[in-house]
Amino acid sequence: MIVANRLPVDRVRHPDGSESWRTSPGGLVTALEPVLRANDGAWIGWPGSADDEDFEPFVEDGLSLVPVSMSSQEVEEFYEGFSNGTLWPLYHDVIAKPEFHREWWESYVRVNRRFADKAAEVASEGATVWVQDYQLQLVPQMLREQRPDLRIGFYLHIPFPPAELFSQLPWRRQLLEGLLGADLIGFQLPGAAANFVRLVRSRVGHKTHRDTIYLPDGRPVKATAFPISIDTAGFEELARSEGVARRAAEIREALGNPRKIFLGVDRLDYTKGIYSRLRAFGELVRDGKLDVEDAVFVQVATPSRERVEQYRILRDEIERLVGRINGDHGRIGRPAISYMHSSQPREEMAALYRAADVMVVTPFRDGMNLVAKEYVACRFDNGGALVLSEFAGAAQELRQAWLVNPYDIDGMKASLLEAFAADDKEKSRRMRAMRRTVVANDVSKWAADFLSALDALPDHHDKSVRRSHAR
Ligand code: ADQ
Repeated sequence: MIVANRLPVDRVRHPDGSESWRTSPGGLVTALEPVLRANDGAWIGWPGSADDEDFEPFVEDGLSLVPVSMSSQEVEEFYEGFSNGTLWPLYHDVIAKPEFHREWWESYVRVNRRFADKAAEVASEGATVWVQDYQLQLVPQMLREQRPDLRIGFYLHIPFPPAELFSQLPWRRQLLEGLLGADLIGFQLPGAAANFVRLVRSRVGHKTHRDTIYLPDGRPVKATAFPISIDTAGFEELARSEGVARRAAEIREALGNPRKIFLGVDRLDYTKGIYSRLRAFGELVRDGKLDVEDAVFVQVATPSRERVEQYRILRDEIERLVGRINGDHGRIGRPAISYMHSSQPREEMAALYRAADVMVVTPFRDGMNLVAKEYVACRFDNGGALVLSEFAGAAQELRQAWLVNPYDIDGMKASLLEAFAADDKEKSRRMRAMRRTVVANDVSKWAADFLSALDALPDHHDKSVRRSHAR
């Protein structure tokens, strides 16, 4: 059973007033769908609209979905508030200032309890339950209290912060204990798992040895890294399709063939470093190192968390910068930056990846960053150059990218120019190596690795039951 903040479907309202569900094709669904189907599993989550009446579980496209409802006040306090206004900035190096509000925390506890209750109600005896991400860190413990027969896994998709930052949180101990309800806690990187183990030792006082924490009742909890990935074969197949090849050529043509294309694709989020990268590019044009006749920057920014103030401010800042750079340096039919504030279908993403000469991924902090891996998956021609922030989890695997420090604008400018000017041999050497990594480590392997590690853990509950019988 999967427990995640969102169900893997969106509710669509038709013009005639009727409603239906559309599966949202994220990587997580692709990876977990076969596992769920094979095990007669279910997915528990919020359907995405507030103040709905309580839905009954339903089946969509062969998947059992169990909705958990939320009021609009809970969306504000649990989701926009504690999840995205407290935890998200705190776990991302406090790039933005986290806000601490007691009402947000209370709502977080309440909603986590609702998810845990629902999971406790529908999980079959001895089932495996896999809880996803920072919105639900209290669920493992709440669930274990009700259902000690379950095997519980947790995966954190975002970074886990260093102790100095995490310790700011007024509810730090409750969160650590919430997570410790799991048998296995997965992180993107070994450093994050180590941060967690160290914190548990110092703040909660449990004994630890390497990646294992020993609770007072003897139950071991493992904290291990499982770097997430993408549906590599799916992306490559899409990129190879005729439709995508045609669309990639069209994009190049529209942008003024043979101009070289720089590309950025991100959720519009302050962790992603969009502003700094556009500034670096703008300065290269200003300095005469790049000419708008030869180069264009395409930035696609997906609308995200638009009701949170920091996200509205960020959007204004980026759009002002794009306007200024285009105003200063663009010519008719030749903007320096081609900017879109929209979400694009997967085919269009694949076409953009195929068309891009230099992919620019420069987050200040990112758990993994799937865009970098998607670009690599789509470059079956071994072409293209990847400029990647060393602060993205992906940088630990994609060592052959042009690695940059996004805080260092001059360093970023130098790497953008290098990647722009690199010869085909150099680009292909780097891309080949990165492709080996992304092909060998796709999202199904990620899911299989996590689930088999969870499965391999000794069954503590059974042992304690047997012990009590023996007495
Ligand atoms: P995100 O912060 O959302 O994920 P990322 O890993 O880059 O970041 O995933 C974004 C996904 O959205 C990609 O699959 C990408 O293709 C898609 N996307 C982005 N812009 C788009 C657009 N304009 N149109 C359509 N699709 C777009 C969080 C963590 C990451 C971690 C993932 C998975 O912050 O660090 O890698 O979860 O664990």
